[in-house]
Amino acid sequence: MGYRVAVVGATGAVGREILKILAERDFPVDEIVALASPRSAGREVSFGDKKVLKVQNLETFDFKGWDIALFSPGAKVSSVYAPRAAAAGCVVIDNTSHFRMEPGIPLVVPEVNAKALRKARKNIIANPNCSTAQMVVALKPLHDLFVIKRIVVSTYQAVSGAGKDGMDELFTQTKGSFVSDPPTVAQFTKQIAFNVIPHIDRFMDDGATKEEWKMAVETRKILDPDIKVFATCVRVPVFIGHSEAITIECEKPVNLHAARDALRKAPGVILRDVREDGGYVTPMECVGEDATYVSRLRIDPTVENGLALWCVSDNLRKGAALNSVQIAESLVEQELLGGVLTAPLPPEDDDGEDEE
Ligand code: A2P
Ligand code: 11C
Repeated sequence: MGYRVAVVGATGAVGREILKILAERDFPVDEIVALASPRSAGREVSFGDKKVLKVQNLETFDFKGWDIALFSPGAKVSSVYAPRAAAAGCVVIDNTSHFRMEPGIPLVVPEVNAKALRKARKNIIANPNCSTAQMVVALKPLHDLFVIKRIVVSTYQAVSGAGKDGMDELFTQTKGSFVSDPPTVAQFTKQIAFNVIPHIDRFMDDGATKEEWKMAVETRKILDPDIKVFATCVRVPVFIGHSEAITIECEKPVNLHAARDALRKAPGVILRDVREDGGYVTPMECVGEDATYVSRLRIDPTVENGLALWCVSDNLRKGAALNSVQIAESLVEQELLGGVLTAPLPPEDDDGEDEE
């Protein structure tokens, strides 16, 4: 049996990747529709190698009778249309920040907390921020072994995190520099070509940015509410692939051999860590890949039970589109489509908590 699937934001960087991944992974689709703003209605997008879809206008689309909608049109648009789709009986997997911290809406990375899907009560599932997703995939096996108490992370985030306009800006500024065009700055706060910018999303009252705050609260919701997270998020002139330098402080003594072994066996992780020139993964090498790559694993001797690592992943895939499609696959696997997520929770799942 197949499903009727809607992709919202289908002309965007993540939406196009969702269409590609649904086709690549042979998701059981009976019918598929590509939705975007009225500006794009009538344009064409590819679904796999053979099929082309005509984009339809989200504003006038009726979600009744559609099984799953994968949303990535930005938080404001999701805030309006995701609840409409959910109310029409369609299960929404939303890739924006809008619903992530809302009770009754699970925030899911299937390798880490797939069972939390069962506790959805509003027909909406949230997909985490890209920088959070890859970090929790890499840290879950280490948390299971050593119990992480505190995470300190610095990110090196690609411009595609800011969507197709962010990618265009890096391209135009880079090209312009060779013909001495003055750079136009629109998507970022300063020139991004040949530069790095320690600022992603808006500033909060405590001096952190919202991107940094998201890494902390989302990690706690997905992995463990007791973990402390301190993040510094930086935009770098890379088109695709977020990198993270992560240090963890654990409750139990850390052991490098056990850590390597657990990372080798962990779902979604590839450990590539050879202590020689080039024995690590860079963002350019992870483009188009599904895995979260871990390299530079080493003891941090400056804190008790400290471990440090380098982690790289394709932010448009594991950070967004792939994770959304994996959530859809997990919903199918756990038989959670067809009205289950708006029905009262079965007693064995209703422990009063929203997520695991
Ligand atoms: P459109 O191309 O019609 O503007 P990105 O994150 O790469 O910038 O992509 C954003 C996606 O969200 C695009 O597909 C974009 O469509 C879509 N989008 C933006 N605003 C709206 C809206 N008001 N209604 C529906 N889709 C929207
Ligand atoms: C970036 N991480 O790299 C952001 C993009 O909350 O889904 C994703 C924002 C989000 O700019």
